[in-house]
Amino acid sequence: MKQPYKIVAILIILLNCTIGEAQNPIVQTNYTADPAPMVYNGKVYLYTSHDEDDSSWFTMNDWRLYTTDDMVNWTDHGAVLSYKEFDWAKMNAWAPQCIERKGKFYMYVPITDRQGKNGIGVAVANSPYGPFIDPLGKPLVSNSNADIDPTVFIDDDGQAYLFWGNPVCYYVKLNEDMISYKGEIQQIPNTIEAFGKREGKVNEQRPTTYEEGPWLYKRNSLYYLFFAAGPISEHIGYSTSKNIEGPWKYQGVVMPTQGGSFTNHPGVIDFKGKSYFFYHNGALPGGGGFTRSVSVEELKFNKDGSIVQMNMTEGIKQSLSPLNPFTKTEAETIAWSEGVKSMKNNVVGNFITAKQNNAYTKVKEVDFRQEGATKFTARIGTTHNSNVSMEIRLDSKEGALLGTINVPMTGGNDRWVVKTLDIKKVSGVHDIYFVFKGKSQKDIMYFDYWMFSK
Ligand code: FUB
Repeated sequence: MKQPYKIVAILIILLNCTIGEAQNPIVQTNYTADPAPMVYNGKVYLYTSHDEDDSSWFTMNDWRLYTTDDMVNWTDHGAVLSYKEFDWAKMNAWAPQCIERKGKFYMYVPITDRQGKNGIGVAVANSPYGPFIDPLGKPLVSNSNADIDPTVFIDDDGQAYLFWGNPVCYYVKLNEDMISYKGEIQQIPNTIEAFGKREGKVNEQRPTTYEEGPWLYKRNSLYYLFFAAGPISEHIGYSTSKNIEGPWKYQGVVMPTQGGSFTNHPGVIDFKGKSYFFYHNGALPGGGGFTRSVSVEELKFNKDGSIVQMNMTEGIKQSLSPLNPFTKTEAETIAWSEGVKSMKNNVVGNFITAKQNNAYTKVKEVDFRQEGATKFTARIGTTHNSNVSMEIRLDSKEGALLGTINVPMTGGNDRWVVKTLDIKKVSGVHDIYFVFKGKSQKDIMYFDYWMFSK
């Protein structure tokens, strides 16, 4: 991409972040990278890697989980696995992928071991939310220092495959137990035919556009291999094949270099009749190459199966199904937020903290139906003894005020109160804004869950 266009694209993304109209990046409460979406039982489970707030070189310690039913409101489940769960690991909780087989969940993760060698570990859980346990006590793959970025795929005949690697793409057949493999590790020939010719600086190791971050996907009997492509800064490219073991044919660019991060990373799913493409960029305030954030676009195909090239946009604007406000919803279910961090403790699990006056969260397309709501209940808390409140507003941060909850001092995020408030009657479908008010410079208040009633 030419420099002036790149600058304009970055400015558009930053502007959208500032004014809060965008849906992308889909997580604003933490820096996230390397999206690995999984569809299970009618829900999207999005596993991500996690750039720490002060990351200055891939400071990454754990893998986080976000879920959605509607593609616009995402629920934060916090960290579900850390590299520390692997006895042999030293650092680098990089790009993961999780898959379900026969009711068990297998998370494949790249880690650097105590000797400084890269390898791919696997952790197993009985639930997509974890806890994930390392069943091997050693890496599943320890082949070379190229062992990063695993992608896992189960074909229609039940055969599972693991692909991975930087600067070449390796693959191997997994056994049914998903924690061992059979046969020799293979490498996709790193040819121009398979991955396209690299522009700019080419060296012996990287003659093609293949860089890292492979993602396998199948549609109409055709296999698609998405990958992060060079030169750096990365774009996303793809290749296709009628056979998962090749030969692969390079097909072009899925998403050009954009978005202020020198890496990018693909993740693709089909969900409720549409296809979605996840990626990351540096679009959040304070964002960049080591403080990235995950975004999503609808993925479209041409009639011949080729992919319609995409730009990074404001994201998915319409919910797939309206949210029901008459059941308990977690405060960390968010379509957009500013000035808010998500946290976890043993008392209430995941919750959010408003870090500044006027911080807010938005929940999109909430359906109060014709009969409407006249009461609001929330579990909240603060450490401040006066002037902390939460406003409930309709359709914008300055929109109609339904009510204001005064937040009593509870003393900490381990102490909470449940408060119910009479509100102005609301019916129909609206976006809801929770706006947090307080004079303190930090940690204005805590918010765990909410619910409306008649
Ligand atoms: O997130 C760490 C590394 O950056 C990943 O493993 C690569 O795919 C790139 O996104």
